[in-house]
Amino acid sequence: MPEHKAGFVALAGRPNAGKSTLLNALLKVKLSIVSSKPQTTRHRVLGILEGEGFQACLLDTPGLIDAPADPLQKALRVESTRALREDADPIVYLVDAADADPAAVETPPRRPDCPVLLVLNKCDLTLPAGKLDALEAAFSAALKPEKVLRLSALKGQGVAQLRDEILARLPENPPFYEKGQLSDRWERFFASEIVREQVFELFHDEIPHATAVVVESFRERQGRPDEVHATLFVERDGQKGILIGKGGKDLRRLTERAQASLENFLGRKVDLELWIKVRKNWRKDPSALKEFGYQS
Ligand SMILES: Nc1nc2c(ncn2[C@@H]2O[C@H](COP(=O)(O)OP(=O)(O)OP(=O)(O)O)[C@@H](O)[C@H]2O)c(=O)[nH]1
Ligand SMILES: [Mg+2]
Repeated sequence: MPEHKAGFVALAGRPNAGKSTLLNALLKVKLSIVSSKPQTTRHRVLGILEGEGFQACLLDTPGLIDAPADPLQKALRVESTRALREDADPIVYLVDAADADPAAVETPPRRPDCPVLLVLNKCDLTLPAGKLDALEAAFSAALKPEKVLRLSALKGQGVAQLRDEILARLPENPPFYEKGQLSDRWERFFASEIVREQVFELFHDEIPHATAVVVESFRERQGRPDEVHATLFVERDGQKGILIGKGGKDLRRLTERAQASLENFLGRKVDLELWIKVRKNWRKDPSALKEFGYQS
């Protein structure tokens, strides 16, 4: 048997650092949802990067928040921490070069022996002179990375080099997943994420963070578009009104955009129907969190 390398690699960092953008850039596939608002990713998303003789199982994780404010944020932190402590080898730690402060360096939860690749992301932006050097010095002192890379996940600059650094660190292992598989999630999961991405895109303030999406049914039909029904749960009646909009126009726009994005992802036609329901304060309600898939 020729040797085969395989391992799990966690992408970690503060909310909005660019982890999901980087996952997609490494895979060259739009798998994980992205938005300009922090706390977009709520689940660990596996994306499998593979080739002849290797399989890198990349884990996108929810952004790390130091002091979770509600049970949902707590659940997200548990999800990230688990990926970093149990699964990852190595960790790719992303720092938003435009936003991070060298005087306020965070340290992610991790196994002490787990190698770290430190990524200063968003290097395409114009930054104050000396900022990158200051960030590199501060984060290197705290995280003791094996390697520091400056890149732009958005523009793809430096991504190929990061890929090589990841592959060079994969241990010898047989494949963990069947070759050719891109993720361990089903189409239902991606459908709910694609709807949520459009909520982040089209709505503001607390609405994206107060919305959970549950796909109720996903039916493939012979010779006709797939039928996908999903419910958006919000926390209050007022939020329901905002999502629906005057005469239903905002819900229609959301449905159209999400349907187009889902069709693009699946490569086939879809009939998407969305319902809006209120589940009072679901982010604080352990049974709702469980029902919506935020606690395992
Ligand atoms: N200019 C620039 N913007 C970037 C880069 N990478 C990501 N972004 C932007 O940063 C924002 C956040 O990106 P995401 O990939 O959603 O960040 P994330 O770390 O996954 O965020 P959470 O899921 O909330 O933890 C989006 O608007 C991206 O387009 C980059 O290299 N350069
Ligand atoms: Mg993300």
